[in-house]
Amino acid sequence: MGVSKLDRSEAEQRLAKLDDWEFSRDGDAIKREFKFDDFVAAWGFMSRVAILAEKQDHHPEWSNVYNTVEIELTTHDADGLSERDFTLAGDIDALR
Ligand code: HBI
Repeated sequence: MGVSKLDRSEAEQRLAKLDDWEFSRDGDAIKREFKFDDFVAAWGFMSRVAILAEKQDHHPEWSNVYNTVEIELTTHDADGLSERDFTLAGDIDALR
């Protein structure tokens, strides 16, 4: 089933419910930075996010440098933000 792109106001409403995420890519994505005590803690977090992503069939674009993980979410099939991005972001916030 296709995923429809949210318009700016729909995305803003959903962004307001998340923790510390911000728009990126001119509003076509959302991103957040996470800091951990050390690399192993960061890696453990990434492992848990990977399981969420696989379950939701929705995958992050992310980077890790030592204890820092940056996650950016967008829906390739919608060329922008969809419900899937905000669902996954909310579930990632719940891991913290
Ligand atoms: N992840 N972020 C993101 N965006 C997608 O469009 C997407 C995905 N993971 C899997 C997926 N789409 C599949 O539905 C398609 O590759 C078929």
